This record gives sequence, structure tokens and C-alpha cells, in this order.
Amino acid sequence: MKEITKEVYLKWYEDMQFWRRFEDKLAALYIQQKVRGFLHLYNGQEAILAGALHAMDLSKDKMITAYRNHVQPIGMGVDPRRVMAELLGKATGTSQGLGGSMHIFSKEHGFYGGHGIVGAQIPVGAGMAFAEQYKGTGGVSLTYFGDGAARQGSLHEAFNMAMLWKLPVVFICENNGYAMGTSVERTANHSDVWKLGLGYEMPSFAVDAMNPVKVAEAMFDAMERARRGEGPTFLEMKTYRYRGHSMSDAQHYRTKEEVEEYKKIDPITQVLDVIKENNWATPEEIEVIDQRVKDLVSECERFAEDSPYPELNVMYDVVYDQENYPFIPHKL
Ligand SMILES: Cc1ncc(C[n+]2csc(CCOP(=O)(O)OP(=O)(O)O)c2C)c(N)n1
Ligand SMILES: [Mg+2]
Repeated sequence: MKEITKEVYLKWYEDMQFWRRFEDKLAALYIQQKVRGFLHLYNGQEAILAGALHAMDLSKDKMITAYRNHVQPIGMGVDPRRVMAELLGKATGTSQGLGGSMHIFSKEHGFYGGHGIVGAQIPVGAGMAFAEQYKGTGGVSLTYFGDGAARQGSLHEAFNMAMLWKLPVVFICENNGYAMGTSVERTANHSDVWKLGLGYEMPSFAVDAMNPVKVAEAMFDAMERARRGEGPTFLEMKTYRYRGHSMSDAQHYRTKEEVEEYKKIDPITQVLDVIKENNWATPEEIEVIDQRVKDLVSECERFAEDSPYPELNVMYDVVYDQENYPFIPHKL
């Protein structure tokens, strides 16, 4: 794996700060009703993305996840201004404003959504790995899902096929403790989600996902295994979400104290502590980074606000209107 240097730590700090502030801004825009529908935020889970990006080869690896999907494409190189525009339903958005919060997508950057049906993306991620294997690209499919989704039948079908065909896929359960308001402790007779891989003899591990170093190491080993043709790995990323499930969540299912406990091991704070301990940046240099992050969030907001809504006729360009096959391709 690439060495984890001072530069990596500084990049992790800046990236994770940006992802968190970007989402804080989305929350504010939601309250102003500028973001409509659902809004599921990633605050607290950022180390999973930072660590994964360190281990990935962005020229060929792919990623797919559920609806908590705003910052992953940004990490993979999508213009954050276009992601924010998508959330505001603007024509400059990643899907011309037609997808919205749950459906960020960029084939160009290897990011395949953005899925609202819990667990639906698990077999799709296995299919993406099949495509990489079939085409001999050496790419790996990183297939993410939550602890709630892990209890869907689709996981078992995908695990079975992926093991049978030794597909280059890393299945990643982001165990943030809750599926909406249901604690992971209440969804099954045990909460060691990683054990679900054992029935398929899939290499399966739990990872401290509040620490990007641990994530990067586990991800790298799994991706190397996939690239050697040895098939899938299952990683249970132990994480936590600070915000509610979506924006309208009174959070009666947990205590404020619990949230505070997790904030003590916050991934951004952990990274900043290492930077400080090693004197890798002065307080003034940290301030410069924080300011740069703030400015970029403001620029995204301005870009999204100033962009036009899509033309009405676009609506008719993205639906099939034939009564039977062959369907013609849509116009976008
Ligand atoms: C098939 C299906 N069932 C139920 C829902 C409603 N629903 C949306 S999110 C969610 C909880 C999923 O929790 P988890 O997989 O842990 O992901 P997290 O939100 O914690 O990231 C549920 C039940 C849905 N979208 N799709
Ligand atoms: Mg969850």
C-alpha cells in the first residue's frame, strides 16, 4: 500500500473537513426547503471514504452505495459544485437535476450511485465486478451497504455468486448502529455482521472505521485479494452516524450521551491529533485549510443557487414512450 505520510494526513484532514461542511451546508439548505425530498447525511462516517480512496486505483476501480451518497463521488473526482446543484434539482447537476439526493451518479468517475431501495445495490455491485472480470480490466467493485441492508436476502444471493465466480468485489457493510430507528442489536440474534460472510467461506473481518488508517489497510488487503483473482472479501466497517437517519428524525431511539461518546473518537479529530502530535502543521496552517474548505463550500452553494432549473421538456427526454421493444435510447 502507498505509504501513509504527512501529506496523506493533511489531505485526509482537508477532504474530511470538506465532506462534513458540505453536508452541514446541505442540512441548512434542506431547512430552507432548497433541498427537497429525503436527505441522508454521512457525518461521522467519513473515515470509510478517506481510507478507501487511499487504497483504491481510481483509474479502474468502481464504487456503488445506497442513498448516503453525496461525498463519495466528490472523493472520486466529481466536481462538488455539480453534486450540490443536483441536490438543489438544478440543470447543472450530475443528473441534470433529475436524480436528487439519493441518486448521485458519474459513470465517468466510476461511481454507480446512489440507490434508494435498501439492499438493491448489493447484487448490482457484484454484477459490476463480473463486468471487470469479464473484460479483464483488473478493476475492483467496492459495494457498500448499511447494517439494515445486510439483513436483506439480496446479500446472500450476491455473496453466493461472487464466491462461486471469484468476482473482484469488496462487500462493505457500513455498520453505523442503526437502520432508521432500529438498533443493529435488535435486528438479529447477534450483531457481528461480518460473520454473515462465513457461511460462504468468504474472508470476512470487522474494522475500526473511525480510523482511516485501519480502513485503508483492510481495504488494500481486500482489493489485492480481488486483483489476484481470489475473489471477494466482506468488511464490516464499525462506524457511527451523528445525524438522524434522514432530516426528519426525532432520534428517540438513542441518547445524546451516546452520540457524544462517539464524537470523542471522531475521525477528523483523530487525524488532526496525529497532525498536531507530529507538528506537521501550525495552528495557522490548519486555519488556512479550514478557510479553504469554507470558501469551497460557499462556492458550491453559489454555483448551485445561480444555476437554472432544468427545462420542462427534459422530462420527456428521459422516459421511454414506446409501447413495445425495441426501446430507443433516451436523449441525454
Ligand atoms: C427495500 C426497502 N425497504 C425499506 C426501505 C425504507 N428504508 C430506507 S433506509 C432504511 C434503513 C436502512 O438502514 P441501513 O442499511 O443500516 O443504512 P443506513 O441508513 O444506516 O446508512 C429503510 C428501512 C427501503 N428504502 N427499501
Ligand atoms: Mg445503518
